[in-house]
Amino acid sequence: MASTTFHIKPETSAERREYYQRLQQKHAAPLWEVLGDLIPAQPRPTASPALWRYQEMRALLLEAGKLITPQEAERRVLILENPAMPGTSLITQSVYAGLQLVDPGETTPTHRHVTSAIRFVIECEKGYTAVDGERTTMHPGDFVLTPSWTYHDHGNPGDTPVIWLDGLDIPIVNLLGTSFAERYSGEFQPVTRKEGDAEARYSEGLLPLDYTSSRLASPVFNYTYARSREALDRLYRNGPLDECHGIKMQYANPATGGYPMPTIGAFLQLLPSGFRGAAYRSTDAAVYCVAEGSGRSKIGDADFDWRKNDVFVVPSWCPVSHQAEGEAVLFSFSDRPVQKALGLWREEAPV
Ligand code: 1HN
Repeated sequence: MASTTFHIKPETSAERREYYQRLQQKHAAPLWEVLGDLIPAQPRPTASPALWRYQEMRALLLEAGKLITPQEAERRVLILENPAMPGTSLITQSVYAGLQLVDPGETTPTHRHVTSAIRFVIECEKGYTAVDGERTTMHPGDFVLTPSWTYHDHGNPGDTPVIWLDGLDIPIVNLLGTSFAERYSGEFQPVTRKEGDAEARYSEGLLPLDYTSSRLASPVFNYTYARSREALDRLYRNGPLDECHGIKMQYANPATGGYPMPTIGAFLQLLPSGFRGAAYRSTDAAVYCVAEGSGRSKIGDADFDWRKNDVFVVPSWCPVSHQAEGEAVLFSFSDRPVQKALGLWREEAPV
């Protein structure tokens, strides 16, 4: 049977090598020397599987709280940099992740940028995010959006630290050369709508009579954990359980049924007590945060034990299987909407 191997690099003779050198002087190169690297036969992610222990990162983040103010830092964030991608500030080739601290009494300056952000809230009693003139008080497990080019700032009027996981589409925006960013002209954007306005208008399975979808991002900007968690519970009671994912749901834009933002998709999954998932892989590398419980995931050949609030990363096309000790809940996000919109996304299950 004929082989389907894509490309085998030809031998290099002295004659060819001399020719390649002359090409180089003219800023040209032979495709056949690099084709296998340019077009890998399957994804070859530069990211490797990795896990960040929340208790370690939290201690380091609280130290940053004593070293620098949000006014000086703009955002007090520890970047979670993939160990296989030093110097890139990235957790995968297409997404950025970090852990942000807002200490009691602090606020962050209002700004906006083309890059879109998501937050997954880890610790928060009274902290808020304001987006486009509306504040939302955040609670652990809430999934919060900062759509492209919306003014946003954060504050912590409470007396305990506020910490969340940030996810941004920075590499996608920069790949396309489309980044803009600016501060708000005053210190803070004005609050122009009552807290809960977006939730009342868009989160109840109803929409305002005159609603037309004016932006690509969801009009809901806080998907509260209370509601998402309840949905998982109800679905678990109804079944069935997916052999790879347990009960896994994706966050949706209620006005379109699509992803919450054009570049970032997010997911919440319940792993029942003692769940042992089958291996699965997809082309969208994913960043996970443990919302509840503890367990273990096999990512490629590596095993990672995880506990509440730990963050781990699954590279593109890398098989992953999850096991839960007691009942566990995992949040995750990825660039899936981009891949799907461009017809690039693939999955395989079980692997
Ligand atoms: C940003 O604006 C925030 O608004 C967090 O909280 C992290 C990382 C890179 C660029 C902008 C925020 C960020 C960021």
